[in-house]
Amino acid sequence: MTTDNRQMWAELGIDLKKHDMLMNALPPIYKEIYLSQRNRPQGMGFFDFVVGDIHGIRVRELRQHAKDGAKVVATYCVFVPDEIVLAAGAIPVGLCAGTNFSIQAAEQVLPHNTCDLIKSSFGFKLGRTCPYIQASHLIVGETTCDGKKKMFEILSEYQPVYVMEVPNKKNKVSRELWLSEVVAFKGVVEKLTGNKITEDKLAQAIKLVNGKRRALQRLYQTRKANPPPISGKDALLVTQVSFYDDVARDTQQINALCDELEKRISNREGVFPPNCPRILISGCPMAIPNWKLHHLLETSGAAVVCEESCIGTRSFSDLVGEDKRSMDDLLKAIADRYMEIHCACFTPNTERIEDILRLAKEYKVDGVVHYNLLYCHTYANEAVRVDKALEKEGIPLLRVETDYGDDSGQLRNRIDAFLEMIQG
Ligand code: BJ8
Repeated sequence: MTTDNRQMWAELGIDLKKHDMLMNALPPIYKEIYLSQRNRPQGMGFFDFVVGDIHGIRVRELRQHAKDGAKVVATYCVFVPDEIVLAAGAIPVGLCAGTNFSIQAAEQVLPHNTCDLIKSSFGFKLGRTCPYIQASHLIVGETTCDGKKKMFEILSEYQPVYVMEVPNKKNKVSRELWLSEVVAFKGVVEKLTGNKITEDKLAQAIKLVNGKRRALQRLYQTRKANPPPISGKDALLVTQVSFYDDVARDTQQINALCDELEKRISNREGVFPPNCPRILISGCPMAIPNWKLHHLLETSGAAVVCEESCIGTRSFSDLVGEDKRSMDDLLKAIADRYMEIHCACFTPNTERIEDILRLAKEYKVDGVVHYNLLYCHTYANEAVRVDKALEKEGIPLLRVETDYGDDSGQLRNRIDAFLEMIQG
């Protein structure tokens, strides 16, 4: 913790006392969960470094961009098109929070029976403990779930918020609505930045963000190997960091990591014993530093090989078409790609069930763990259909409903029983 960082946090209006508590709590947790792993790829060094200075270097970069006249746009959901933000010379940064540190503050305002992801991120604003929120000029929300939708109304009393309307269906009318939202968002970002988004800039931004998605696709491809060359925990961290790091640098680092992982695969080198139980996690996103489920599974003898999640395949599986030239076509390509995110906010959402079945086969998993944040009703209800579909295919499922609290003992018992059952 340098004096420079403290000065920067103070300038951002951070509550330094509370923030110190958070910064002191993270290193021992990280050491226990991450640094204790054996045979980690060397390429994880970059991601360790990023987390080690989580509120330092990147925030400093954002501040420098702001001093140079650029805007910082904070987001809560993979529906907000980063391409548009980048094309206007602004910087997108993912805000969701995965710790119960900020929940007490949030519960002074929000109802207790709100999911922890919402409470955690809102609590960071209320408690002034997140420099990313403090450094942002605009927060972009969306109407994906009722909890977030209503939280954004309250959040707008603290900081400028703009909300995109994400439709609930995938029909023609909904697609038109979503396209109009994407077009309107372009106008909002142009107004914020004072920069006109040109066709060239938008095409460049599309290529840039697609590059990161391709790198993440490559990373996930390596996890299909038996034994997997990287732990699920490490892969989770890579996707979590990809939400707030510089896009070009992050892409380069993921690709460097993949070079190493592909060599490991040729040498049949893995981080787990061959043929250990392979698990697909599906469900709610896991914002940094929410590593609980992966840690429990992987310290109980399983390997997490894929996440059907917005902190996994949903964030990178589809690319925006790169062959478009006119502004209308470019915006349409963006809108079309984002409508392929199969969030449980849609009804019906059969495509997500199909994805889970396909991923279970592609990654040769022995079982699926459905991860549900407590009070997230869309995913909890959709789990009923997921359950039926997996049962029909004979794929074992463990449904986990949890929050950011410490229920590790109880979860470990259920996980152990599940792993015993699938190894039968
Ligand atoms: S596209 S999953 S990132 S909305 S867990 S806050 S849904 S009550 S996060 Fe999400 Fe976008 Fe969908 Fe993905 Fe609400 Fe559920 Fe909480 Fe959630």
